Amino acid sequence: MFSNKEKFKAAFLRKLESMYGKSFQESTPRDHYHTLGNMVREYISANWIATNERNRAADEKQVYYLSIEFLLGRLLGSNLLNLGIQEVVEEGLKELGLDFSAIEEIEADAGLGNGGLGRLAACFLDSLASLDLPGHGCGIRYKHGLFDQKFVDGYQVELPEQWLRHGNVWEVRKPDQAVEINFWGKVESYIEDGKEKFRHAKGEAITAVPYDMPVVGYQTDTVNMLRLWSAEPAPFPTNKDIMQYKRDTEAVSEFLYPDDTHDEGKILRLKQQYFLVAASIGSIIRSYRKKNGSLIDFHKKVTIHINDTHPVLAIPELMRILLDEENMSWEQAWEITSHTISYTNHTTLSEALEKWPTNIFQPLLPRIYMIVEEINERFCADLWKKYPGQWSRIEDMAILAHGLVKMAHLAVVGSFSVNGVAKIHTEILKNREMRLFYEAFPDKFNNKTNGITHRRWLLKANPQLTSLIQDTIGHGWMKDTTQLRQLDVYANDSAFLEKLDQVKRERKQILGERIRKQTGIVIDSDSIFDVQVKRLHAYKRQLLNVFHIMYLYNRLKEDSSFDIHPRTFIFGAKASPGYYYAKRVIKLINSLADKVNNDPAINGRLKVIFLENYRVSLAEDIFPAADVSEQISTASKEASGTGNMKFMMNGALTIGTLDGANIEIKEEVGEENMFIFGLTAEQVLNYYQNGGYRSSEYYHHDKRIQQVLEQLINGFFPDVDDHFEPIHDSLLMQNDEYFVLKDFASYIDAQERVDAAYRNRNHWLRMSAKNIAHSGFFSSDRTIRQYANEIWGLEPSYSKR
Ligand code: 26W
Repeated sequence: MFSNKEKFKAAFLRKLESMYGKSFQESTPRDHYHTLGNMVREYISANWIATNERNRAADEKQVYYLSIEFLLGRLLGSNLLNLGIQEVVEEGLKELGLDFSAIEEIEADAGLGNGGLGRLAACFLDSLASLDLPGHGCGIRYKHGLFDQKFVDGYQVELPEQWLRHGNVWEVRKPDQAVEINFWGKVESYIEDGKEKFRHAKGEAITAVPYDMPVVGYQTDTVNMLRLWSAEPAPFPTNKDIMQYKRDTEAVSEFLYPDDTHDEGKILRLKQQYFLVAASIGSIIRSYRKKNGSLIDFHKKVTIHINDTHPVLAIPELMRILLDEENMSWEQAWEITSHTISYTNHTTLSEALEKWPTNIFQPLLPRIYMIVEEINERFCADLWKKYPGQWSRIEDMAILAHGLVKMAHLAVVGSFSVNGVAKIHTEILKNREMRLFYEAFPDKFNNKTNGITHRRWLLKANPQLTSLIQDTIGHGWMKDTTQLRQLDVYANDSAFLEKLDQVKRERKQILGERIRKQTGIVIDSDSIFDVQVKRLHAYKRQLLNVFHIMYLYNRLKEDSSFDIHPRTFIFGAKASPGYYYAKRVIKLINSLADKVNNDPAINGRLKVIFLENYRVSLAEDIFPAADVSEQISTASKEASGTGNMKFMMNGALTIGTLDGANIEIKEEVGEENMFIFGLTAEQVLNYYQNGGYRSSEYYHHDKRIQQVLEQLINGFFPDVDDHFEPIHDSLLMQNDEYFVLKDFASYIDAQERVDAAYRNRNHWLRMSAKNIAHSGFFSSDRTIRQYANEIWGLEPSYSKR
């Protein structure tokens, strides 16, 4: 039905009629979206079944990627792209008088993630399928994804997200493959064949029902699986009031926790974590048993990768099954488990490290807790042999200590591989955060620098740039992004640069138009588009960006001849609902926008735009339009960043600290093609360790800082009372934990270099071209190949098309 336009049009009209019993004339864009979505899913299904069957029959190792978040965004466009039927569909629709992009807009983002960690999982799925690797996602089908953000009087307001309201064409419910999961209750012991055995009894069961979504590879027949679990009442007697029981059950998959970095310690979160793990492992083992019978070689045929510590209960859960159901000895069960699990760490922020109070953990998961206790006891006994007499080292490494279960310790102890997500992050893990573990198990540690799928973030998001690259160097780079290097020579080709300029201009106009529609504000496409889009967090330092804008504003007000190239500052950021500091920064950005955008003296030379509800689909319009990529975290704090890579691939120039993957961006493209500033990670960590930083000195010695800080509290922003006082105080009274004042001067200096560079249009375009040419390393295909070869031991399996 997609082989040519004519067939497509006929099939589309037939399907529309059969689904809705309406004529084409009566149909709505939503009807068109659902019709097309269903056609595509049907088209996928033959290959999906074939891939599943190959997996069942073949003897190859399978990887299961367990993640509490998958931030997929929209799927229609990326599925069409990967299937290679985008053009037929777009042109067919056009002949029917329909506009594909309007239809695409109907699809709700699958926003089942907070930020970097969830989006990385989505990019990885795309790469796994595109590389023909047998790797599948396991997650939770949250009824509500990350909240929708609105601004009311400049303040963030959260609304429940409703992605399932009109159904989800990509999912297939499989009630016959449901799994029962037990919480609460108690552990009973009994004797069997003269051996003491345990079982979890009198618990409260809930049913996990899988919804499967196809993950379509690019130009290949491979269609992998993303299995998302939904919590439903189990058909068993319960002591509870039945309505209460139903509500409690469904709550487990109702909401995504909107917190990145803050471990809230809420019992429902722990329930979600065990729910994901028990359902996923239950179904993995069921299909493994069907094929192989015994689980003796499980670790040779299955790897379970845990995306951060959220699914770390996979370790005791697998132990439970091997011990209680398979009757294995502890040693054998441990051998299998610890060779099955691999673990990625995504942050060194201490407030993000999960630690569960045992008084919450034990009653909810009594058998799992018992197993964690034994893992801990055996681990500490081994340490005692290795480090006799070193009590405090052992105490620091224990999994259970001071009434807490330390999830990261469990992850390192129970897995065969531990990786960080950028070189510097892995080094910080090895030498600081996890030093004791690195000393004990040096071979487990390795680095896998993050990547992004260039299919979504370049081919799909930026067809204009894609065509230009294709016209210039052909299409080999689409399958092998290192070939983007061939663009290097064109960085000195003025005809190419001219076209690159055109592409950027067009993308800036598209974003400008979207901004005008959304906010009513008209922006100048000739201005520098200076963009910071990411979660709002103190360590990411949106505040530093704000202070630079305030500084420019002050200069322009004081001296009307102050000469800058016009700039449009664009922000997108959600704050965790309980993160009051971050919410004040949101209000600050909005207040600043009001002030700057409406001051006639500024005469349009500065504009500040804060786009509401930053999400994947909006990001796809932002990255292609950016000139400047703001990657300004306090060095050592941003594990990797992945937005930085999306900007680079779309030809934006980075202004950034030597943090996360910025360092590797510098290695790839060269320092001369970006704007580096600020403290290094080493300097920051030394300050933390040895003290010596006094923010007030920077306040007293730098008039620019003084003025900006005063403006937070002196009525410069009318109608906010003392709302920005906590920001002011965090910088002066609390000694500026994130070194905003310390890095201010060096940031302003780097921004002046940006301004000067942009004025030399050719020079700028050359740097932009260099960034694109050297971005190939950051494809998640490279990352996934490394995971497959160096951690998972996977081979690409299927025949190529
Ligand atoms: C316990 C609450 C919680 C929730 C989420 C703690 C920590 C997290 C994540 C680990 C936060 C996260 O998304 N980390 C980001 O992971 C990206 C992908 O590796 C990196 O690029 C970012 O630098 C890192 O902040």
